[in-house]
Amino acid sequence: MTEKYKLIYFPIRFRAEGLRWTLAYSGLPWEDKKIMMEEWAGLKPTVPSGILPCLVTPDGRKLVQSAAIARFLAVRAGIYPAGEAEQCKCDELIALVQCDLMAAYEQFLPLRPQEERRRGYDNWNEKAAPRILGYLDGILADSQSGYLIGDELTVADLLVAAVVDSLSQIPEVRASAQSRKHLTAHLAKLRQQEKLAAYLKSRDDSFPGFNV
Ligand SMILES: N[C@@H](CCC(=O)N[C@@H](CS)C(=O)NCC(=O)O)C(=O)O
Repeated sequence: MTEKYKLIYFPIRFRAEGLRWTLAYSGLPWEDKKIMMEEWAGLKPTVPSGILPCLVTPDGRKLVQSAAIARFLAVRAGIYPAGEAEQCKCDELIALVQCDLMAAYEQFLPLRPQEERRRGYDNWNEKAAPRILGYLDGILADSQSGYLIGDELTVADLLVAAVVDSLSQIPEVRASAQSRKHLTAHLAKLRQQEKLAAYLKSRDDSFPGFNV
């Protein structure tokens, strides 16, 4: 048993950073548990379906699949929309980021051979970014509130801003994020939010390779 939520992941941003932003924004007590690859072999059999990220809830449940964790936290934190249509839109955007976008992002992670990463960057810049970031930028261009869904911030905003922030740290794909003015303005707006600003200030970037 633990009093806090514990998010377990490797010491990189990738699939967990949006969940970290969600926890930071939520005000829920949480621990950012980063484990090294050497520890993972021993831990893997104890995690449902043997993958990370894993969220351990205060009552000891272990939740996996980043899209499901995002939705769970959003409900707990009151940043999951109320109406049926808005909920469907929110689920769509969670899946777009945590499934489609991450599948393309995975192709250029540092653990891959250089040649594969080069193909991953090309795929990202030529196909995935225009489709995914172009779509998200268009939603924001039409938004009156500056948020992706309705008038209030939802978990979709946190996942999108976190990944735009992560991509902006990677020289080979930086332009794909920074050239989209509505996504850039959206990220800047969220980064000013008090709890997120505090998280970003305290974020531990000391692990080698953390900014991917
Ligand atoms: N669809 C899953 C994918 C999870 C996944 O592929 N996790 C990777 C790290 S990003 C992992 O646990 N790799 C270690 C392993 O498979 O042993 C999610 O979104 O959470």
